[in-house]
Amino acid sequence: MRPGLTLVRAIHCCSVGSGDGSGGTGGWDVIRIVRGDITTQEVDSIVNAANEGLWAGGGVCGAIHAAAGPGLEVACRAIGRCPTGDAVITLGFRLKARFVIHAVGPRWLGGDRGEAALLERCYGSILRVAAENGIRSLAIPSISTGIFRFPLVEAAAIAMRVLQANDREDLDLRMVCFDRRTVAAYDWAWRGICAQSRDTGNRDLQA
Ligand code: AR6
Repeated sequence: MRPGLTLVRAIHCCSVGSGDGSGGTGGWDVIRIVRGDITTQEVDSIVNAANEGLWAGGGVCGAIHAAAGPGLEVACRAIGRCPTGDAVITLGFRLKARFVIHAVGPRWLGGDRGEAALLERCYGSILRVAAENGIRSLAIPSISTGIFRFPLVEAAAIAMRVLQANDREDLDLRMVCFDRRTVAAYDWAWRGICAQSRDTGNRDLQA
């Protein structure tokens, strides 16, 4: 963990039940929730909260482009576009991360335009692209909850559900949150999932 990066929670959560800490039947999922700047992460790949045109933009996207240097924009221009819910990969250029996965989350339009399904698909696309490229460590920001205005608590619940359901044992996964409010939302969402998964496991063991 880099100096200046606050580890909020390294969560060990049994995905299938058994809960004795030894790995159990389903193994242990670990997702770190940290507070910090994603541009400084030393991982195989960071994730960018991108737009469909893959332009530099503002928010975390602007920060990643500024830190990566002009090569990133050239690489994005070569790809051209990425539809909402999908993700594409480029090199990281001047970043410590070797790659950037550009994932396009939905803009919040009131909630009845398929935003939740699109955000779910977006996290699924990130995991698919990471697996296809042999990525072993991945840092993800809170997609869609800034400029795209997706409600934070709902977004956090979707993100953590998809990440937990698809977690690979060989993938070091961390959510990098920029502020305390975002950390609290992801922490809360993750605790809910762990509690639910323990309840299911206990029921299975009793059956
Ligand atoms: N490290 C980690 N998280 C950050 C950083 C950082 N350096 N900077 C901001 N965040 P946003 P979106 C957090 O707006 O809502 C862009 O223009 C921020 O506090 O970056 O998906 C794109 O090009 C928030 O919690 O992304 C798109 O057009 C989270 O990152 C559009 O904005 C996401 O906020 C995407 O909007």
